[in-house]
Amino acid sequence: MSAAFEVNFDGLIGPSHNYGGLSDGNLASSKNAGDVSNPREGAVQGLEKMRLLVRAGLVQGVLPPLHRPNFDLLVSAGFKGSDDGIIEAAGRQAPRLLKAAYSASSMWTANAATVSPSADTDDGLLHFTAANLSTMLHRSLEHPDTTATLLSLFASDQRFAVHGALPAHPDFSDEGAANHVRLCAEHGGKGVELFVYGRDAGEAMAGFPARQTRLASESIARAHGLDPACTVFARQSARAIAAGAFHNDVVCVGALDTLFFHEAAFEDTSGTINTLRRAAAGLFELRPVMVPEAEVPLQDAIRSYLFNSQLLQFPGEDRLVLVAPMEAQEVTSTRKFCEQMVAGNGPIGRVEYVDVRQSMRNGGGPACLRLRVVMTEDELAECHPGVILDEALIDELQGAIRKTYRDRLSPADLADPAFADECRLAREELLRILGLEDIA
Ligand code: SUG
Repeated sequence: MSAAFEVNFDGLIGPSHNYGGLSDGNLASSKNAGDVSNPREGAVQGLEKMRLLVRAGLVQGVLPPLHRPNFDLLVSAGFKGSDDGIIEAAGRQAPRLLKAAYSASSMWTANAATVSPSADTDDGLLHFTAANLSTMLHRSLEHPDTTATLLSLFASDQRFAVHGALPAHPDFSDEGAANHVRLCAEHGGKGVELFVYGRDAGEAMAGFPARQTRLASESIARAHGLDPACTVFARQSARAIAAGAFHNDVVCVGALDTLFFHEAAFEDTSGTINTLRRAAAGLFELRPVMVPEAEVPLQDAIRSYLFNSQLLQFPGEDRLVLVAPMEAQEVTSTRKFCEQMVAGNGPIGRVEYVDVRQSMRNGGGPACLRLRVVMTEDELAECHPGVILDEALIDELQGAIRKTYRDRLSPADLADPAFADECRLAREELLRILGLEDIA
């Protein structure tokens, strides 16, 4: 077994971060629709979260924002002429479409792809499948550019396999790593991969959309060459989706041998845990940490985003650290649960609260903002080095953001053609700093 470690690739919040109200079933997105956003503050907050992990001695990567506005979408909708003319016309005739074209949603890299480390795959390659994100229009635009970014960062076909997104049909709805958890004894050892889906292909939908199908999850597991004995498919509870858990990572997070989840996360909670235990037999002993409804009502779990936390092994600490949103400290039931949990002798020994409020107001907590990639030293050596952060690089990115991003952005500002140029220039500066000019 080669030693491996988890690299978190966070999405850098883009200059067009705004509250578009585009995501049905995502309560924060609906609640804050139309509010003024603060792109500069948001991007700085995200980088401060990355700095926390760098300071802890973890390897931290970053993925640049995608090019926005997405003119292809506007042209597909029949707008033509100069860039300025397209934006002006879309601002007048189709403001919601313009918001979709401008969405900075690629910041939530937990939805960029599903990742299977080389220890789990039959060909020994590290596999990525870009998520089609086909449920939401604004998110469905991401995958071609996400695939291109992944191919550029993970270029070696001796080490990596980057798969394009599944077909853009509701039967294949896929939201990437937000509905996927890898459990293991050590990162470099063989793991158990848990895929959580909200509906079957072809199943009728009512209420908030279930964004992941079982068919999509199974297709990815096949493409990645996973061992069926170590792959588990579990259904997310309809109650969780109806309450606003539009991805499994709103009610569940796992790392190493630990699964931290709400009692209502799965349709069949005890069945899921038993199946995971069987899949892990001989590899590791699963440590489930279930949060009971009686202590944290589902509604509190969702509004605090307690489970949308990063669960990390910090060097030098013997228990796991939960990097949670500040909102989980502000909600009484979740704060109390955390206090009791760390005072006990379970696998989670500490909670570190972080401020990612700008992203949270669109339904994206600390866990949404990162894509976990378990890598060996050799694999890391093949990854584009410009995106691996140290504090000096974080400072440089923050300097560029302070110079090029707006402090305030209202949805109406998107109709100003000059803003498109600002976004382009800001992104070009970030790509230059990261040595990624080739994906401009
Ligand atoms: O897909 N919000 C994102 C939040 C994604 C969170 N990711 C995870 N849970 N992993 C979404 O709903 C809101 C955009 C807007 O309304 O402008 C948005 O897309």
